[in-house]
Amino acid sequence: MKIDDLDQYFNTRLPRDHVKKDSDYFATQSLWNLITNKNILDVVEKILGKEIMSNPVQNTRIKQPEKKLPKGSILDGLSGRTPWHQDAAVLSRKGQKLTDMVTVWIPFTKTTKKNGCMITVKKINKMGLLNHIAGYRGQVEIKDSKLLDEMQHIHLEADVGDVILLHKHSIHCSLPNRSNDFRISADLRYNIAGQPSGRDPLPNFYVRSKNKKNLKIQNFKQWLALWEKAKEKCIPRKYAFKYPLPTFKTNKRDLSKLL
Ligand SMILES: O=C(O)CCC(=O)C(=O)O
Repeated sequence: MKIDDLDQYFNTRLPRDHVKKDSDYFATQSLWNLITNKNILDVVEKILGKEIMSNPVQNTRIKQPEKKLPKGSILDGLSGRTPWHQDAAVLSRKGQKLTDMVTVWIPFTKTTKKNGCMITVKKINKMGLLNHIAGYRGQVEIKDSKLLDEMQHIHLEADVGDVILLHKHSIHCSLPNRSNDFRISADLRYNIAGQPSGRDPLPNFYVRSKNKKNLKIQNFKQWLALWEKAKEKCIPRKYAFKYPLPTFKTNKRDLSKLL
């Protein structure tokens, strides 16, 4: 297996296109433990309140040292840099409008400027959802994001044991891995119960609720069963999820108009 093929096996989701019976996804006991970790949920509860669902926009990222990758195989998002974006931009239209979602970004290796930490800019988180475009490799990217490249950046460096929390409208991107080692992380997401997940029909289930009857998914096996059920739904339509880029009719939602 080529090193750049590894990504597929650490992706906590079904492939976007061509979902087949043997399509793989990365759902392990340890990831289940993390998603339902009490300390993480306590923090999320402070933001979203007591009725919380695990949101299926989840990734486990192994960011390989770019210098060790064959030319042309650096994939934005999973193995390379991630373009400037807001997380709400990767939800369905309903999700973009209605879902209050929090991202919990968890490093498994110390994450630095050199190995590709995330970056942001001070005081630009209150603009709401911005116009996005399909970036040069098809990744979701804020329109006019060159403007952000030129601003002063805050490097979100993190140690193992830290977490980074992102609002759905937090403007962020990540740097390429210019070190000699792998950078490994997971980004989990949660939303307020009752709101659309933005990734139907992927697993979206209660992880915390005052009403214990809502907590139907209690263990790893049940979680896996949800993934298998989602896969069955996706096979006939041949895709797992689609999201339209947030593109607004007027340019009022352009970053360049709001800065
Ligand atoms: O881990 C990364 O490099 C980027 C993560 C990110 O942009 C996200 O979780 O939204």
